[in-house]
Amino acid sequence: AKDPVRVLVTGAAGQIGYALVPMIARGVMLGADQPVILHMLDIPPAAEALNGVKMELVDAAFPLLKGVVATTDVVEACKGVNIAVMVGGFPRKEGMERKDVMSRNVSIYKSQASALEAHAAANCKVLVVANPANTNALILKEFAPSIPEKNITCLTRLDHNRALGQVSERLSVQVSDVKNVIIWGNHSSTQYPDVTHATVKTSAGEKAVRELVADDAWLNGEFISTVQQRGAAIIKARKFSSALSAASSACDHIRDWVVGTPEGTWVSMGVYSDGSYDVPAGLIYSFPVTCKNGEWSIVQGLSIDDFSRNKLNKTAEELSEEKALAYSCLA
Ligand code: NAX
Repeated sequence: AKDPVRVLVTGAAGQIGYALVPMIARGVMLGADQPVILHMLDIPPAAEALNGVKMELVDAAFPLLKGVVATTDVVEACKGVNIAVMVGGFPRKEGMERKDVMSRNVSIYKSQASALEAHAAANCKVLVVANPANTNALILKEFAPSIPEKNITCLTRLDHNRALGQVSERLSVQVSDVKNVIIWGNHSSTQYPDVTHATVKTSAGEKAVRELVADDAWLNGEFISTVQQRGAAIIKARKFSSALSAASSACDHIRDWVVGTPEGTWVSMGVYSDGSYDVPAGLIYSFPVTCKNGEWSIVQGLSIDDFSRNKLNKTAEELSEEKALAYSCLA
């Protein structure tokens, strides 16, 4: 039998946490043959609720779940973790801009970075979900210098999956037959959902999404804004932000990173920019990536037309501004 993997979920008493921990305990994230020990962190006002989540995990009698640590102590939470899913933070509420929550999150991510740096297992993989996700990940990288930058990522897989979902609905095809959309840039309304290289599996082979949709006005307009604004639409409808879809996408992100992406398929991940596609190095930016042997690499050589170039630049500019703002919060 495999040794258990320790998975940290911060903000575990929150609504994404509540959807995510049972998925992890059921093997959705790491596989049906991979035992797990869950480490759940939240803050003291949520301690009682966190304990309730722990009680429910016990009650669910998950065969793969070999232990639960539920704590408000960040050091205890980070001890020996192999995977850290950072969901805890100050969430954006209806009508609130990401910038309003920046400084609260900078201080949270600075201190949690230090705890991971000192106490996580070697080669711990980190996924930041909490907004502003890209910039929180950048702060975490900054304050956890011994964790390789390749190990620090942020979630744009929800946006990626939303884009797959929109294409599938529009064409009335199975979502599992659509692939290779791209989310470029920030997990915010400036993100660029790009279908230029996306395809659909049909009985007549693989066809380009652009060819099948045959409506560039929709693809360059409403499709993009629907994906960009989907988070806001969910808040409007549910009065809470996306939770089950965020949790599911976080599992997709980690699973593909650890297990690998299928041949010929890429996914979107927020990763440390090396300057690919002329995106400024030193930002955490969402790129198309493939994963193999537990490592991601940015898909190279895709053509970028003028329309796309503009959008890649715009979301990079926003990230540069966020970075400057975050650093000003540190000063
Ligand atoms: P909730 O407010 O339900 O849960 C957040 C939890 O974090 C709470 O239990 C809170 O007590 C806890 N928390 C606060 N400060 C903490 C700290 N210092 N250490 C540990 N825990 C702490 O929010 P929820 O809806 O679960 O969303 C969580 C985060 O995900 C938010 O920042 C949200 O904006 C972000 N999202 C990111 C998405 C993405 O695709 N990257 C999509 C979904 C979501 O909006």
